[in-house]
Amino acid sequence: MHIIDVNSQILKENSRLAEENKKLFAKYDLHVTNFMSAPGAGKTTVLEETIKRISSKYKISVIEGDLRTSIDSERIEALNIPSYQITTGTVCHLDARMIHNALHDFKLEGSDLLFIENVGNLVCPADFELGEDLKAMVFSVVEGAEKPKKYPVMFHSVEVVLLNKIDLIPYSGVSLEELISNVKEVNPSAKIFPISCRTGEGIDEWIDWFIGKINSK
Ligand SMILES: Nc1nc2c(ncn2[C@@H]2O[C@H](COP(=O)(O)OP(=O)(O)OP(=O)(O)O)[C@@H](O)[C@H]2O)c(=O)[nH]1
Ligand SMILES: [Mg+2]
Repeated sequence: MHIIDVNSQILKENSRLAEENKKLFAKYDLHVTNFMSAPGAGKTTVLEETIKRISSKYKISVIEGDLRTSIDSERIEALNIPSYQITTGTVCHLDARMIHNALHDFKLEGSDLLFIENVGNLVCPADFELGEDLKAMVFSVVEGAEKPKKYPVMFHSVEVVLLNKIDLIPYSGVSLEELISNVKEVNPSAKIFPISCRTGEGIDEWIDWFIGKINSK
C-alpha cells in the first residue's frame, strides 16, 4: 500500500510559494514581519503602537488575516496606513498562496515595511512560511506561564516573543519569571520583551530591537 503524506505535500508546496513571495519582497526591498498569537493576545494593538512610533520614518503596509470581518484592517487604516484584509473562512492560518494572491491587488511598491497579522491561533500559523524576514509572537501573560511548555511549536518557531499585557500581572497571579524561564526552555535564542500596550512599558525596547533588525538586513 502506498500512503501519501498529504500534510507534508501541502507544506512543501507552501514553502515553494513562500520562496516566490520572498523573491518578490526582495525586489521591492521590503522587510516583512509575520505577527502570530492566540486570539486576542494583542497583535493588532502591538501593530498600532509600533506604527504610531515609527510611521514618520518608514512607509508601512499591513496585511490582516482573520476568519471573518475587516475590523482589524479598519483599525490600521484609521492610522492612515494601507491595509489589506484576507478573510480565510474556516482556515486557521495564513499561507503563502493567500499572501501571493493578495499581492495581485495590494501594491507594495514604495513600502519599506510589511506587517502581516496572522489569524489568531496558537498552533497552525507557525507551520506555514509566508516568505517573511522575521517571525514575531505576541503572548498575553494572562494566558498562563505554562503555555510555552504545552504549545511549544510557535514559541520555538519565532525570533522574538512579546510578552504583552504585563499591566495585568498584579490581577492574574501569573509569574513573569516563570513564564520567561518557560519560553527560554522552549526557545533558548528567542529575544523576549515584556511589554504593555496599555501603559507603554517595554515598547521602546521592542522598537529599538526591531529597528536594529531592519537595519541589519
Ligand atoms: N490590559 C491590556 N489590554 C490590552 C493590551 N494589549 C491589548 N489589549 C487589549 O486586548 C484586547 C485584544 O487586543 P487585540 O489587539 O485586538 O488582539 P489581537 O491579537 O489582534 O486579536 P485577534 O486579531 O482577534 O486575534 C483588546 O481589548 C485590547 O485593547 C495590554 O497591554 N494590556
Ligand atoms: Mg487582531
